[in-house]
Amino acid sequence: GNGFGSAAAKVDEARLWQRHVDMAKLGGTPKGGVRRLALDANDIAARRLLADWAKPYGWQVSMDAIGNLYIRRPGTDNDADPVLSGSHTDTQPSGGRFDGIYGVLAAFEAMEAIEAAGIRTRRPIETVVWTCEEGGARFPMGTMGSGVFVGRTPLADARAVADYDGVTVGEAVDAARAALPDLPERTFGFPIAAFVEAHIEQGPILEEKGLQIGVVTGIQGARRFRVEIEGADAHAGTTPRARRKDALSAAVAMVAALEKVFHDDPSDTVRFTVGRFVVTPNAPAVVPGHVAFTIDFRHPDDAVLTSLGDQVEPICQANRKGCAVTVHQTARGKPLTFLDLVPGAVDQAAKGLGLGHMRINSGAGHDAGPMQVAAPSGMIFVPCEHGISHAEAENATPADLAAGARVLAETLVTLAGR
Ligand code: HGY
Ligand code: MN
Ligand code: MN
Ligand code: MN
Repeated sequence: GNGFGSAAAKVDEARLWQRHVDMAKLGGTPKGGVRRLALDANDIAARRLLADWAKPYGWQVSMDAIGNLYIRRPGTDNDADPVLSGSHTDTQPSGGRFDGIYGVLAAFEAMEAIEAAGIRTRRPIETVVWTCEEGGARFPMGTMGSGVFVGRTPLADARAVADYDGVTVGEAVDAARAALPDLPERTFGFPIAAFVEAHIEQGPILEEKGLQIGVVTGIQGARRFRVEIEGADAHAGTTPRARRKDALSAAVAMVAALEKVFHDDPSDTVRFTVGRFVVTPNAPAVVPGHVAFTIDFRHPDDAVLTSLGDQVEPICQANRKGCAVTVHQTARGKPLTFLDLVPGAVDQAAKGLGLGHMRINSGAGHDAGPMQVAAPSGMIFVPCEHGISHAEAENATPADLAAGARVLAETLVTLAGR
């Protein structure tokens, strides 16, 4: 019959792994990582490849005004709010072969398995690709596509965002639309019944505990800043220290002072990162007149995000060394806990399939965060090697990826109903 487990049984581990191999060619790097920036040629090619894989099924493939891609499997009640599952195809500049793309491929594999099991769900099920999840890799706005979908970010605001070369999201989306002219336009579709995202854990916990499945309960909060330091370009050989407005000297003092405060953390729950640091003019014989750097601060407790995060500006001002400094907060996301509908269904599916699982909070941000504004959302984690991610060494096993897809297939059948 096609009761519980029959969809999971149709998940094809080799096919799912080969899809990761095929996708990793789109932006593959010599060291075995992936550089596929939001809406670049490889990211557009990934949408093309997915659309081609969907063709034999006759499933409707569409794209909306921000470049989100949808692959829709009909339900017996096509007017019912659909269940969506997916993630992102864009990567960090020196990213891995699994972050994001696994959630897209697991959703597609789950739909194929449900089809192969001959299961007709009441609700339609859709695989979705959210545009530009990786904020700051190319465009300085994360979870962009899902944020526009749920109305967190007005479409016009997203289209106006420019990358480091001044190319706007609007121009990039229009290029994607021109490259995929055969895809029908999709208007933003509210309401949806639920959203489920499969993802590698990007941390070491599941691997350490020897478990294949993480039932994700929530996502920690984040505050992100851009610090701009305006000094004055000057001659390295002739300018006495007293006359210098050395933006680099100020910047390194700020980072040292910030790390002292943020790393004074015995519980090791504070995540503080200066990831981007740009010196201008960056010439050996010029006292740097300008430095811009980013701060990425994460924590599970909103009170700590407030108390520590509010110290960023005063610490930077206290170390400006005669330069002018401005601190912009570029993002703030509160810690969130998913409603139990999706985590409950994930837990049941993992239990029913006899897969080792645990409830776990996400240290990384994901599209499931904004999505829970629109509908009950949740995530399924699978282990990744040594918890390494946002790095070319990111790795996972075919068996773990397939286990996550099996749990996803059964979760989708439960949420979509019969
Ligand atoms: O940075 C993040 O947490 C996400 O993976 N982009
Ligand atoms: Mn990421
Ligand atoms: Mn991701
Ligand atoms: Mn359980």
